[in-house]
Amino acid sequence: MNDLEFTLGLIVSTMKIQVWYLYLQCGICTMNKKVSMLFTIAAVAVMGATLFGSTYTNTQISGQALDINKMDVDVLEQIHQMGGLQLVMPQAFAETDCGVLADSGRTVHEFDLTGESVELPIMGGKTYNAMTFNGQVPGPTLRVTQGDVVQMTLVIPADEVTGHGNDMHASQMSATYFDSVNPGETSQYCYIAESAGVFKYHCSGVHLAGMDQHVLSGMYGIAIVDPANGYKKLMVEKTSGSGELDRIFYDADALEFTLQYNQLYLTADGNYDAGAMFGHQNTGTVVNGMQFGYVPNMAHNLLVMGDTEKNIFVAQPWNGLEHKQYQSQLLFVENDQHVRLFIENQGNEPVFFHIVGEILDRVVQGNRVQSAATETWMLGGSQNMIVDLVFDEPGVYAAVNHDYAAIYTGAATIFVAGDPFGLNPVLVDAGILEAPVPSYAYALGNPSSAVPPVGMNSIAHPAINIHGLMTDEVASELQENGAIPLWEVIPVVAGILTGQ
Ligand SMILES: [Cu+2]
Repeated sequence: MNDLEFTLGLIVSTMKIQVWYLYLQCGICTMNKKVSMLFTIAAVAVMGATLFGSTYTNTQISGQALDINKMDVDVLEQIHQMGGLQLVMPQAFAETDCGVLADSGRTVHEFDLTGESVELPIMGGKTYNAMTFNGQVPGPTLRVTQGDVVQMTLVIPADEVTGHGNDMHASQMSATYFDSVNPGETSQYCYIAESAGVFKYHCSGVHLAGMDQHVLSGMYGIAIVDPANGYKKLMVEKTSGSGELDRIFYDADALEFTLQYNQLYLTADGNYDAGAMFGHQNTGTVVNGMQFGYVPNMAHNLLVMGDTEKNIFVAQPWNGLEHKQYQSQLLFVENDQHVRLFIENQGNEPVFFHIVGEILDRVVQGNRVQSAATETWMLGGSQNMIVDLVFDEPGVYAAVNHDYAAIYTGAATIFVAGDPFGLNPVLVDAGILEAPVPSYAYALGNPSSAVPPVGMNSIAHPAINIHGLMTDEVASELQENGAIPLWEVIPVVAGILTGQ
C-alpha cells in the first residue's frame, strides 16, 4: 500500500465511521431521517469536492450520491457507484518527488537551464534586450521518450536583473512548481513525460508578472516527447504512370527539424513594447528566434549566381561573413526522404503553416493523426504539431506562416531539396565533394538552430553548422562539439571555386 492508498483508505474509513455515527444518532435521538440524510450528503459532498477537485460540482455529487430510498446501502458501495475514489484516482497519480522518480527505474533526463538577460541582434543591424534560457533563443530543445522522467533545474545567477520561472507544458503537475525564483536562487522539479508530442516551455515571469515580456523577449523552447513505441511509417498516396492510385510507405526514420514561431514587440531602441503587444501590433515575426534566419547567404549567392553580392532571395538581411552564427542558412533535405518537422507556435498570433510548392503529407498532434495531404494547418498560440512530408522534386520550397503580415516580417523559411542548381558536378570538379551528394547538407551542413537532439527515429544530418540567435559563448560551445563554423569554411570554399 502506497501513501496515496493509505490516505484514501483513512479518509474512507473516517467517512464510514462518521456516517454510521449519524445513523446511530438518528436511531436514538429526535433527529429525523431527513436531517440525517442532509448531513450525510454534506459529508460526502465535502469529501467528494476535496478529492475530485473542481471536476465535479457539489450538486452533481450529491445528486448522484445519495437517494432517499437507498439510505441503507453501504456508503462505500455508493461511492463506488459514483465512479469511486479509487477508480477516479489514476494509478500514476502525478508523482513529482525527484527522489522517488530518480529511483523509479525510468530513464531520468537532467534538464539544466539558466535564466539570463543578454543583448542579441535583430534584423537591420540593431540589437534588442533579450531574455533567454542558456543564452540562446529559443532555449535548448529537450528530447525524451514517453514515460521518461524530466528533472528540470532552473538557475538564476546572482547578477541577473530579474527573477524567472519555467512552465513546462510537457508536465502534469501543480502550477505552483512554475513560480519564479529570485536572482541567486535555484528551483527544481521532476515529472514523468506521460504524453507524446511537442510541448513548449516558457518563463512564467516574476510570479506571473511580466510573463509576456519574458516570453516574447526570448524565454521559450520546446520539449519533444517521442512516442513510447516510436513513430509510425508515413503513407503517401500517389498516382502511378497509368494514373492509378498507389500508396508509398516511408520508414518511420526521418530527417528532423524544429521550427518555432514567435513575434517581437520592440520599441525603436530594442526594448519590449507592452503597448504593441496588447494591441497585437508586432514589430517582427521570428522563426527559431530570427526574422528571415533561413534564407540564402553569400555562399549560396556565389554557388548559384557566381557572385556573393547577387542575392537570390528578395530579403537576405543576414548576408555576410561578419554575421558569424547569425548569418542566414538554408535547410537541406533529400528528395524521396521522410522529413519530420516539430513545430510550435510560441507566439501571440496564429500560425497558418504552409510550404510553398509542397503538400503536408501528414499532421500529427499528441501522437494522433489530425490530417493528411493537406495544404495548410493552423496552430493557435502555444499549440504544436508534427508535420511529416516528402519533397518529391528537386527544388526550392518556402515554409511560411501564410499570414501575409507574418511572411513579410520574417516567417519565410527556405528548404532546398536535392540538387536543383546542378551544383554536384561543379563541387566534384573543384574537389570540394568526392562524389555527387543527394543534398547540399553534405557540403554545407544544416543549421544547428533547426536540428533537434537525436531521437529514436532520427536520420543523422550529414553535417551541422553553427547558426542561431545565441551568444558567442554558446556558439563556441557548439564549435567545440563539432558543429561547423561556416564563416571560416566559406572563404576557403569560395577561394577554391573562384580559383583564388
Ligand atoms: Cu523570465
